[in-house]
Amino acid sequence: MQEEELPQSLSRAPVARGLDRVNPLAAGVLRRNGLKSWTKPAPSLYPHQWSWDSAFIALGLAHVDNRRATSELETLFASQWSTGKVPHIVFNPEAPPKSYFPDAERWNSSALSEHAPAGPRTSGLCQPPVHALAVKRIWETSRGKDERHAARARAFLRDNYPRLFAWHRYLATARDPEGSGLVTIYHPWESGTDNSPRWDEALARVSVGEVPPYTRYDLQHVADPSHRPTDEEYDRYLWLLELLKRARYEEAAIYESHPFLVKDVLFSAVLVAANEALLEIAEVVGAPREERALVEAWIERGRHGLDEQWDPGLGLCVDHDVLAGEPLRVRTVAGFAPVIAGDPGRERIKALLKTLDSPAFAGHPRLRRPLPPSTSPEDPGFHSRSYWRGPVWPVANWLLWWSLGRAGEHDRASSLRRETLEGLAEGGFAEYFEPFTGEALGSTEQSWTAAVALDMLATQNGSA
Ligand code: 2M8
Repeated sequence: MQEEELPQSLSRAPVARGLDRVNPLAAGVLRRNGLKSWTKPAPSLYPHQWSWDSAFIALGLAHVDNRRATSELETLFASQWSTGKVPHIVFNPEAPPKSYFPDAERWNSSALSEHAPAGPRTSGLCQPPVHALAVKRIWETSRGKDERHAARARAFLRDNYPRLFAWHRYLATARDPEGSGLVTIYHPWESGTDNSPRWDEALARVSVGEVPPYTRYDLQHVADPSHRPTDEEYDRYLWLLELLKRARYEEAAIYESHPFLVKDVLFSAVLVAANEALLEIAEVVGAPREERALVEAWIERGRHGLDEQWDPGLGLCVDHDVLAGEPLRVRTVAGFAPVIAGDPGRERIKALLKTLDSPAFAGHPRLRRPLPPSTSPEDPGFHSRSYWRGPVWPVANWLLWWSLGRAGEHDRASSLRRETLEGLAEGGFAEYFEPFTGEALGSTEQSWTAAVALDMLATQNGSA
């Protein structure tokens, strides 16, 4: 992708003065992280293809290089499991040795599970299903283009609808045997918010056994180990991975004996939003009526499930520990799940906005910018520099911005967009940011940070 290929329409999107460099710089990050048909999440920390990163990357690429956006998702879906699961990592056979752990050998998924793809090597987990939102964006950005473009986009939708449908069906069934409308995760890595204090209580209940020896490589790619999860957390992550392998990644076996089964409200809310996008895609491709009815039922069930997780005391939605039968009362950005799922009703929106504007989140007096920290500074689990325990994540801002626009909260959405873009103009496309100083943390040149900037620049209120 060449910077000069950027469409004219992007430069017309109204942005504050001084932000005009963000667009070409963001496109440059995606170009440099780009490999043959997909994009690394970051130059060295993440050398493989990650599932929800790819979805965000495709969403951003849709504005600058539609063909590349489609190949990003096609490469990912080529590794879909026969159960419908889209794996959280597709391993890059050309990644430098000893660059990321756990590697393909440690997961060993194709040897352990008949459902794993035979060719590409993948992890055995999954991540939030942002993909249908990206497919929809690809469709939206092809509108108004020449017929060749539009025909290509239509063919892309036709090819991808069945894959998306199988993916969502997997989540609605294997990951929700209770029919609660909420997705069960087996590992904090599935949430995408890995070391968030959301998981502390449930992880503390896991008694860790003998973990085969391992070496972490992630720490060599960040300026300071405090940006990343601790060794103790890694032991727990690796132990859960051993148990999933012992269960040969079989859903029923996992459900029977796994010590970490949690209903994740952010994951579940993304699924509802993705199901809405899937309905629109189903319409375009003329999918069977029974399938559309199923998707509608999943949407309704998802919203109902989220409603059950509302915590009036916190003014947020909270996760649920299936094994302990208890809510996980932690204040994190995931608590805004009802607005991400859409249509939560006026009262709920009002309560969520009150929480968002309060000192618990974007109204905290010490913040560099009024953007929600990943964990509330008022929560005991908060840590301003540690990964998902406090830093501001542009990708989380994108989710809120997009959802608030969809809910008709245009002023809030505009302010989130402006502050996010100004923060990026100031601090670059880092993975995450210290909330009080704006210091760039984690990896530099993080692809999804660049991708959400492209989408925000090209889009006013959430839809292209
Ligand atoms: C982070 O997760 C990986 C494990 O999957 C890691 O820390 O090694 C998370 O931020 C996750 O949400 C993201 O998809 C991944 C790649 O950017 O990195």
